[in-house]
Amino acid sequence: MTDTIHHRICPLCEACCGLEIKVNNGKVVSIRGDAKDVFSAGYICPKAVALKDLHEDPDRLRTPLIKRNGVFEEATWDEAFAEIERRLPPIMATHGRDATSVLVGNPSAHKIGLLTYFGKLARSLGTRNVFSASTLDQMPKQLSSGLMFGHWISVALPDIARTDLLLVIGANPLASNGSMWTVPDFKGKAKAMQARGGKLIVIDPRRTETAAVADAHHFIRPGADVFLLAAMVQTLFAEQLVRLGSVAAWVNGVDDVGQAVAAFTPEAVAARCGMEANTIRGLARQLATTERAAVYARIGTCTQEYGTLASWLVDVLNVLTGHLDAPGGAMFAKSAAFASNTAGKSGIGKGVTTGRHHARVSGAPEVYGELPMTCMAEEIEVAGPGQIRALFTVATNPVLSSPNGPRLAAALDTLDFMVSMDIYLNETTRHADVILPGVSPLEDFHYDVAFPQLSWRNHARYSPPVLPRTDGAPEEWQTLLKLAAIARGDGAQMDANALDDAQFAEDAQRLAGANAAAVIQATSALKGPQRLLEVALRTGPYGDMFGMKPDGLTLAKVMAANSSGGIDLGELQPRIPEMLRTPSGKVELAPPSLLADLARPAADLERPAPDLVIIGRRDVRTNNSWMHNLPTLAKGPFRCTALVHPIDAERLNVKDGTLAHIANGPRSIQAQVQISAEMMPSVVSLPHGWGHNLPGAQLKLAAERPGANLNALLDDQLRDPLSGNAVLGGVAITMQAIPETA
Ligand SMILES: Nc1nc2c(c(=O)[nH]1)N[C@H]1C(S)=C(S)[C@@H](COP(=O)(O)OP(=O)(O)OC[C@H]3O[C@@H](n4cnc5c(=O)[nH]c(N)nc54)[C@H](O)[C@@H]3O)O[C@H]1N2
Ligand SMILES: Nc1nc2c(c(=O)[nH]1)N[C@H]1C(S)=C(S)[C@@H](COP(=O)(O)OP(=O)(O)OC[C@H]3O[C@@H](n4cnc5c(=O)[nH]c(N)nc54)[C@H](O)[C@@H]3O)O[C@H]1N2
Ligand code: SF4
Ligand SMILES: [Mo]
Repeated sequence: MTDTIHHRICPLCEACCGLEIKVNNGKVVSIRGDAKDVFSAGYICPKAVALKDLHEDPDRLRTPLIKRNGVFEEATWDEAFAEIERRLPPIMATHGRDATSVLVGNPSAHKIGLLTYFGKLARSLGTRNVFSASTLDQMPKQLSSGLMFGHWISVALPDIARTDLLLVIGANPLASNGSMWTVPDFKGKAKAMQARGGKLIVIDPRRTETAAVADAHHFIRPGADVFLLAAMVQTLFAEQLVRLGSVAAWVNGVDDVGQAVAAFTPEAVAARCGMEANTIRGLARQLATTERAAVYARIGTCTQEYGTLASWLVDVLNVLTGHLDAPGGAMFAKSAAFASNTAGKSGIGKGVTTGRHHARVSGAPEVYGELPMTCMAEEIEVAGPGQIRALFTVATNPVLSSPNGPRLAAALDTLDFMVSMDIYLNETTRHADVILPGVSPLEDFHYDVAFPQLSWRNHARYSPPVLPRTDGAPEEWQTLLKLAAIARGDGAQMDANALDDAQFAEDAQRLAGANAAAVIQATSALKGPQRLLEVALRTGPYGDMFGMKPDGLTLAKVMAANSSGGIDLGELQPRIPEMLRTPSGKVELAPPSLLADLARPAADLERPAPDLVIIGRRDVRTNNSWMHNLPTLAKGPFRCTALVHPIDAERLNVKDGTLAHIANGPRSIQAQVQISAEMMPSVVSLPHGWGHNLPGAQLKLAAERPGANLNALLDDQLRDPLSGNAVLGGVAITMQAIPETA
């Protein structure tokens, strides 16, 4: 048989690299970067190659499983849906809709079927108990962006192709390949910036892979970013360095910000940050006096108690130094499809609100339709109306990825019913009553819904399936529709395509109003997410408006560009005021809820540095909790090590390669020590997503080197009150050597 060549966007991380996949006789022969890709130009990391391992992994589920008498048995799809139809409706009838819950995880952001159809399940359940990995991750950035610019995904990102100064805070794109910023080959782009005289500066408690290629690196005490950023803003005001540049006419609240940060002088915050006052002042001056500069911050600044404030102050700096929306500064992408900041009336909107309902036990406010993940265990445990009794998990492994995972695992065991859509029987899905296998990425078509809104350059790229789908297996959107039908009381018997037609008729009414009938007619050959994509592309900012702009984009045109690397839509363009969706039609620099929240850090300026704190880490050959079972990635040195500075190692008497006992109050783990001068003294770094030694999971290779679960150590009661985001770093710990004989 001859080889066939397929072009496919990698769905494994936010970089969205274009791949060239060679297939022979139904088997993947090779995976390389697609040099023709208009967006990633051939760049890939080692994870892309593991798509082959993932597809062929004998542990990957291909058949539904039903747990009977505590043991999983293989079942047909019809049997699995029948089991759910037997068990879910009585729970809803007896205990109400809020007795159900849904939790969606990270991989769903990379699968159009899951992303566009998950909401249909959530709405059909009609529950307030909606959770996602967003509150373990980027919710603070989404909230601050929403408050400032009017939409949850209007996130400003560095225009790296033209910038001359990039300040990176709490992110390590050399390992993570970028996040809330889709930027394949960050390293190459940073090097190009440096080659034209630009500077890369990194602020991180660890001298990371990114810091190693930077022009300067500064340690910061974990969790102290809000103090650093506020003091940089204070410096701009104190030294009359504020200039708003091109967005000057569109900014509200500049003076309010100046007053709010007045007490955060560099001297006042220096000890709290573990930085010199002059360093802080110097960073502010450098930012203000460099023509093209941008600040970018990521998960290190989000997963902390002041996450929303820190995320906000990053953009305050971008605005006050004249770099927001300016070429070479922090700009907004313009996505070809699905972007709320290109829909509706331009320049004005409803803005965002939080707290439309609250978590039952803690009272935590809803944010972007979700409750904090750190509330889930107690919402299952505590009796009363609205107690969660039935849970659907979709592409998520919270037993490893959520703080206090062991408590959550125990809570999952008390549920009346649990259904998981997942590709593995793992630490979380072992608790389910029914597991519905997801589709291998190679069997799925692909179009990124979210990431073009966060991309370093505008583009539209579509990938058809590389391999045929397993016989009889539904697509993931079809599974979600069936579950939605059961939740609505319509039963699982109805054909998924017929359900989809009915739902699309409603969507079309909402999206196209008077033109709904014409849109339904024009898209009748398509179904599922493909049909939604066609509508989104054609009515999007580059679309053909169903024939009114004949040169515009259609799904067929984007599909046709698959083998030639996709469609390039050009470099980032200024978008203010058109992209704003705030009620004022302005950038809100001083949202009242954020100004009020500054009282917390103001009262916390004197907190002494704990003896030892722990933070997280990512490695290029891992992906959160679920790629430790793939041979190409699992080989090589053990990666779940606790990095300890030599000074700390000496005083704690822990040795390289030995096990140490790490405790946080009543919670403890054992992790392998690696002595590393990369660390800031008094800070330990351990990656999350490990701990594959729990009984009942089916991850043979991962279990051989299980690693320690960082989240077994962390509190599930610590969160940023505004965004509900979990605190995952800067937590005080103790560490003790474990005698070798033990
Ligand atoms: N301590 C600490 N904890 C953290 C973090 C941290 O930095 N420190 N990071 C947090 C962050 S940023 C995130 S995003 C979360 C992620 O947390 P989760 O949302 O739990 O994501 P993963 O750990 O990636 O687990 C993904 C799950 O999806 C399944 N899966 C993979 N592909 C598919 C598919 O195609 N279809 C289906 N149906 N299932 C699939 C996998 O088997 C796995 O069960 O973890 C968070 N947890
Ligand atoms: N290879 C790989 N790539 C991934 C993932 C993966 O697991 N593996 N996960 C994906 C996901 S879900 C996400 S959300 C992204 C995350 O992408 P990034 O945000 O780039 O994530 P990290 O690599 O964890 O980098 C966070 C950095 O913050 C630092 N840090 C910790 N605490 C603090 C603090 O208080 N202040 C400051 N300033 N820095 C701090 C850490 O030392 C670390 O270097 O990565 C994605 N890409
Ligand atoms: S950086 Fe690696 S994992 Fe991320 S999209 Fe590119 S090839 Fe895939
Ligand atoms: Mo994430």
